[in-house]
Amino acid sequence: MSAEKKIKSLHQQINQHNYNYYVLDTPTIPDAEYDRLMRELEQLETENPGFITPDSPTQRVGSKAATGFAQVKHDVPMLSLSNAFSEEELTAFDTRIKKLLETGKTIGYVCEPKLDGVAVSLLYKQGKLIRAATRGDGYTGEDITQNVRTIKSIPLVLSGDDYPGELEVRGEIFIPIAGFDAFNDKARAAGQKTFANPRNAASGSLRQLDPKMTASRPLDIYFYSLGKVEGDGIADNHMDLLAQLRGWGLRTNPEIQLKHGVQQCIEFYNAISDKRDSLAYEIDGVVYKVNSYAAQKELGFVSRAPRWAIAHKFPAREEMTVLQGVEFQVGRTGALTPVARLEPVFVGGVTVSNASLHNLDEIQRLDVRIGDTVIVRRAGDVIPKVEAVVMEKRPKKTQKIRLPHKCPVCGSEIIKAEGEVVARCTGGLFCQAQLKETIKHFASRRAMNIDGLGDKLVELFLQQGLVSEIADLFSLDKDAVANLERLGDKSAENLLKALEKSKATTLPRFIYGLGIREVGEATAKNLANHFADIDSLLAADEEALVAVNDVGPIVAAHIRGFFRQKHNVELIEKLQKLGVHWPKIEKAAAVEQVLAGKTFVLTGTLTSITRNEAKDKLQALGAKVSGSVSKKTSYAVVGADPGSKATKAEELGVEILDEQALLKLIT
Ligand code: JCF
Repeated sequence: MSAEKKIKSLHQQINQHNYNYYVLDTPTIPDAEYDRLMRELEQLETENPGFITPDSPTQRVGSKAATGFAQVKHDVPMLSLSNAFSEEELTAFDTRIKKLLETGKTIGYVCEPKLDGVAVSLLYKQGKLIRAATRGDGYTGEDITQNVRTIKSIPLVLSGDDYPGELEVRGEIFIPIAGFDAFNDKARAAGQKTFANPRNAASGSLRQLDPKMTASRPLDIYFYSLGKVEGDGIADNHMDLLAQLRGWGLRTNPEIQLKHGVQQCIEFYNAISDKRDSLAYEIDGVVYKVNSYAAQKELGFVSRAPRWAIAHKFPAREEMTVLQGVEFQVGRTGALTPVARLEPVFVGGVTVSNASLHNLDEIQRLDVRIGDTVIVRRAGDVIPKVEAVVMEKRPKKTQKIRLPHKCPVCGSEIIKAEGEVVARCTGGLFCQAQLKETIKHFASRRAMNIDGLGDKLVELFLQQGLVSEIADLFSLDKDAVANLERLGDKSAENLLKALEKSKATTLPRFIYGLGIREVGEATAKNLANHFADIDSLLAADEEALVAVNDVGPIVAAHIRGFFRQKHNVELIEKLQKLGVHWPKIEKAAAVEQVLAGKTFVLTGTLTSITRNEAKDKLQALGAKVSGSVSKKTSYAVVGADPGSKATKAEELGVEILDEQALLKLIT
């Protein structure tokens, strides 16, 4: 393709993506892909300056939006920021600044998290908010005054009396992640449109034609710069300006810090990067600004960005790649989980070639097929996930994803019960995959806690035929183990020691370790406390089982079903014969279930006990401990440095307990 044709094609593609993003608030490609298209166009235009046209997407910021809002002309253009994607690019920025300022001195930079929201301009005259506008294309935006007036943390009247007569302040409006999740949950339940991410949600919320709609969304703002100002009294550096803004009632990000030189900027970047997942809002990098306004003035602007600031971006968390195939993994209970095999892609800081597809319903919802280009998201330590299909890239020939009829591991029949989303292998412990997961679960930390017996080793034991059921673990021969490839004498000895040690266990751990469907730690504890010994549990019918706290008819049926199978009862006998034992539970000592029916969520660091200890104690008193906050949460226990769960709890009006209050409850 000729350069001219390529440039034209990029114009078209980028304009379409601008429209999807700015007008529809529904992007169809990841931000990283959009950035690449823009950079490719910029590169081509640099090489072929003759083909630069005034309507090129590189010649403007964002896009004009065609909605029912009046236009606002920005007296001082609202420019964007240049990007740095590496420490080298950041160092080059600092070097350039020193050269332009003709100084060898260390530069002071104001560092702040870069919010992923909507840039806005607010105009205060004589301290009163008289106009709010979006950035639009940087020169003309939309008048969203009525909507912005509904945001509670934005003052309609400034505090103090030392503000300039005319003050245009700029900042980023955003939706905290908890508010975004709550909004999408509600929209999904009502069958309404959900937003792809918090930024689109913020943008869509601000561009509602009915301000009442905007008022119902949990929007917030941080201010970070000035537009046009008339009157005196503005500070001569950015750090002091931010303090002034706070004095006038305009919120600024509490993470902002003044740093000196590139090295300190990088330390700030790393610290914020570590904190990223516990912040209440989405960020996509860090912004550095030269602190001195005299220096900023001297540096000036290039085309659409200031020379005195730069955005240091985090690696993208969403990328595009091709779905090459789908494999079905068999879990402990036989549940089949579809796993996406991907063309390897660098996302969220690592190379990813597998991603979760959850279940068949999810596959249907996404309408994803083999051969599709998909958006993969990897945030923090969580398992990468296929987020969406890039429909415009769907090839002519794609292959539908089908549930296999036979288990890919053992060949047994697969069944999917009517109305259930999960399909299961019917092979039971005959299926090596189910057996392996069952053994791993039995050995896991919160069950029998057999130190060192992990995935690799269990697989090896099964492969070599050293183990064909759980009980075999306790009759392993030391020499046979030591002879295994990758295992020496020492590790074999350690493993046998760990196995021996694990025999002294507790009844709740033992019951949990059996891996009965729907019997998690909390239920195992309730069962142990209720029946006090394993024989009573074995003898209990469904009526006796549903009398246990938290056990309903479904769980009771799973428990009965488990013990009806002779091999399970034999396994329990065998394990006891091999020396597995636990202290007797005194029926009288069974703790009163004073917290039955209450659900707790723990967030942040506790000082006098660990979170696991707190969880154990709460459960012993009959409480449920959940990983996420919802309307059903009775109490949120908030320790030091809490995450977004604390914010969400506050937003949902859940009662908050501090560590002292928790200790009172459980001791
Ligand atoms: O958080 C942001 N997205 C952000 C954008 C922060 C800033 O301090 C900015 C910005 C865009 C332009 N400052 C400028 C000058």
